[in-house]
Amino acid sequence: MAKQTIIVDGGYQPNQVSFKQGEPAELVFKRVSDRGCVQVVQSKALGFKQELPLNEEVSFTIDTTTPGTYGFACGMDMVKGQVVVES
Ligand SMILES: [Cu+2]
Repeated sequence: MAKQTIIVDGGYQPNQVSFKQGEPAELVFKRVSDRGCVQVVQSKALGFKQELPLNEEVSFTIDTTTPGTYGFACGMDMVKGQVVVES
């Protein structure tokens, strides 16, 4: 299982993570401050919309069947990041 963790501190650190096609993948968000407007993370492409409680890890299973670049964003679609599935 490949696991990537994004620290949420007003933005996404890092704002891009990569997985390999076909590999079981887990994406974890951990929000560590109240800065900015990133209390909700959402992705239509990846199929999630979720509140991020302060100082808790929230994880999503990522479907790596299809290579490509998949965006995620804050609840207002202002702060953005990407998940890249590499072939
Ligand atoms: Cu926002």
